[in-house]
Amino acid sequence: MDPKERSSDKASQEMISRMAEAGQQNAWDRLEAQLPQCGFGKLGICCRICTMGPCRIDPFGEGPQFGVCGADADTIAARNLVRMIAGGAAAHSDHGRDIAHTFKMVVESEQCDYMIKDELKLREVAARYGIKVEGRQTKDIAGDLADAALAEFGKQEGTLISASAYPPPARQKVWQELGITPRSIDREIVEIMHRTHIGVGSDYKNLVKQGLRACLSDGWGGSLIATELSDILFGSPWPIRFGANLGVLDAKQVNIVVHGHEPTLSDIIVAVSQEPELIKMAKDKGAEGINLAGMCCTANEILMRHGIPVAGNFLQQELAMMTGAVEVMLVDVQCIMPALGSLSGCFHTKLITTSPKCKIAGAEHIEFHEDRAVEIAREIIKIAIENFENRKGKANIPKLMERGIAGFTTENIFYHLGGRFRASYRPLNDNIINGRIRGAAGVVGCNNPKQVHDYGHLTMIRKLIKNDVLVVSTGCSAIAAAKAGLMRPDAAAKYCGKGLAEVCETVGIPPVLHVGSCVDNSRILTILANVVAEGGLGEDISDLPVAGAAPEWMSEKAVSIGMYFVASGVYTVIAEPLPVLGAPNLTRYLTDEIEKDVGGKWAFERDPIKAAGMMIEHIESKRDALGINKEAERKLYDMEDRRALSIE
Ligand code: NFS
Repeated sequence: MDPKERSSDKASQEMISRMAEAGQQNAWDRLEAQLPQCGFGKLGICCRICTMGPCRIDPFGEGPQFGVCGADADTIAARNLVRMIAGGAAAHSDHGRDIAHTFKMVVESEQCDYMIKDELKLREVAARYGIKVEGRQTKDIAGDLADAALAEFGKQEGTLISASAYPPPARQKVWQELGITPRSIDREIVEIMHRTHIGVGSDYKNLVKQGLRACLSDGWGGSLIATELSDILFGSPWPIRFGANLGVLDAKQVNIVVHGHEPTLSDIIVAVSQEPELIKMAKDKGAEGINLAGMCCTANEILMRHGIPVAGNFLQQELAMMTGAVEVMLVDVQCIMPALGSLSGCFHTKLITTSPKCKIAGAEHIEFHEDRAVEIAREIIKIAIENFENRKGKANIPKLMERGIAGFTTENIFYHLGGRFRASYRPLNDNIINGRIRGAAGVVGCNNPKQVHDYGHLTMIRKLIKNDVLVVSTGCSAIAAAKAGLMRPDAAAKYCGKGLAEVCETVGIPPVLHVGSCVDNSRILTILANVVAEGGLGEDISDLPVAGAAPEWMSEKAVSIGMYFVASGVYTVIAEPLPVLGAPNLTRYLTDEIEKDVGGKWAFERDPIKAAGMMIEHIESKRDALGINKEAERKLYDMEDRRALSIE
C-alpha cells in the first residue's frame, strides 16, 4: 500500500502510513475489502423497493430486462436516483429546520444563549419574504421571519416564497413551464417517497421531474434557509485568515475537534472555550490551553465566522483521531463515519455525539439542547480538559498546515470585487465581459476513497484558475484547496492565468473563494442570481459562462446539490458517475436531453484535467453565445492545448 495512491495530501499520507503500521483500518482499507463492488448497484439497476424482489436487470441484454412488477432499467434507476435526492434534500433541509427552530427560540425567549447578530441581513431577508420592515422592532421582524421560514417546510398551498424571491424571472418561468416550482420542502421529499413506491410512477422522466422539484426545494429552500438564518444568528462571515490541515492540532494543548454540520453547538463551543476559568482549568492539568479545530462542514461554519482552524476534510476524520492528540471529538450530524466509534476505543479520545438523530456505537451521548447551550458546552469542554492527562504516549501530529483566507459571501463579494466605494457586481460582470475572467466555476463536494484524496479537487481547480476561471468553493473541496495554499492571496500570481491574476491582485482576493459549508452552496445560487441581475450576461443563469463540479463526491447530499445546479441551468461535471449507467434512456436524458428542459445538464468524467477542460469549453461556448468572445481572442481547446495547460 503506497499512501500516495490514497491521498495527495502529505499530512494524510503520513497518518495513513501510521495507521498501516499500527494495523488500524481506515476507509481506504474498507473500500479495498469491498472490491469488487456490486456491478448492478453501480449501474443503478437493482431494485429493493418491494419484497417481490430484490430484482436486477441484466445490463448485457441477455438476462431479465424487467423486475417482477415489470419495471425496466430506466424506471429502476430513476427511482433509485430520486430517492438519493430525497435523502440529500432531507439532510440539508432538516438542518435548515433546526436552525429555524433555534431562531424562533431566540426570538421568543427572554433569556437565551444566542442572539441576533446581523440585523442588516435580518431586514434584507425579511423584506424578500414580504415582511414589513420599516419602522418595526428587530424582535418583531425576526418573529415574522421565523414563522415564515418554518412555514416553508410544511405549507399545503402555493409555492416556496424563496423560489420566487431569489431566482431571475426567466429561471422561474422555466420551472413554471415544466411544472417543477417547489411547493414546500417536506412535501417534495415525501412525494418522492410516494412516487417511487411499488406501483406508482414508472415514467423515468416524470420521476426525474419530481427529483428536480425536490432538489430545488433544497437549494433555494432548506439550504438557503440554513445559510441565511445562520448568518443572522451567528453573524455573517467576513474575510478571515485561518490555518488548515492536521498540523493545526497542538500537542501541548487540549484538542477538541468539532465534526459534522450544524453550527448551533459549535458556535457556542467557540465562545465558551475562551472562558478564562476553563483555560485556567486546562493549565492546571498541564496543558497550555484549549485548542479548537473543525472537521468537515462544521469546520467550515465556524471557520467562516470565527477563523477557527480546520483539521481536515471528510477522509481525514479517522486520521485526526489517529494522531492520539484529540481529547474530544464532538459530532453532530452527517458525514460522521461509524468507524470513529471503534477507533476511539483504541485511544484516550472521547467521541461525543450530541444529536438525538445521531447516536454511534462506542460514543458517549451528551444531548444538546439549544436552551441550555452554554451549560452543555461547558460540560463538554470540561470532559476534554479532564481527559488531557489520559493521553497515552506521544501525540503523532503531522507538522503540516497551510494558511488562507475564507469568509466570502454573496453580500461581501460586492465589496471585494467592487471596491469599498462601488459595492456592486458590476466590476465582476465587466471583467467577465472583457474576458480578463473567462467565467466562474463552483468546485464543491466531498472526498471519496475511490479517488486519490484531494487530487481531483486540486488538479481541477489549478487547471481552471490557470485558464482564468474564477473558482468558488465549499465543503470538503474548499478544505482541500485551503490545505494546498490555493486560498492564499499570493496563489493568484503563482497559479492563475494573466487575466485572473490581475483581477485577484488588484482587489486582494485569492483565486479560490471559500463561500462556506455544503448548505452554503445556496450562496453560489444567490451569487449567480446577482450576476444575472447586474446585467450584460444574459437573462438567465443558464446564459452565464459558468460551470459546476464535484470531483470527489460520494454523498446523497451531493446528488441533490448537483441536481439543483442542473435544475438552475448550470452544466455540472462529477467524477464518479451517478448510478444510472445501466439505464440508457435515463442516462441520455440526464447528460443531454435535460438541457432542453432546464438549461443545465450532467456530465461524468473521472479525470479532473479532462473534466476541467469540459467546463472550460462549456464556459467558452456560453461566451460565444453571449457574443462577448471577440473573434480574435477566441480560444478553442484541442487536445494539444489541454496537455500544455495541464499541471502535475
Ligand atoms: Ni458536503 Fe459537508 Fe464533506 Fe461531502 Fe460531507 S462534510 S455537507 S457531504 S463529505 S462536502
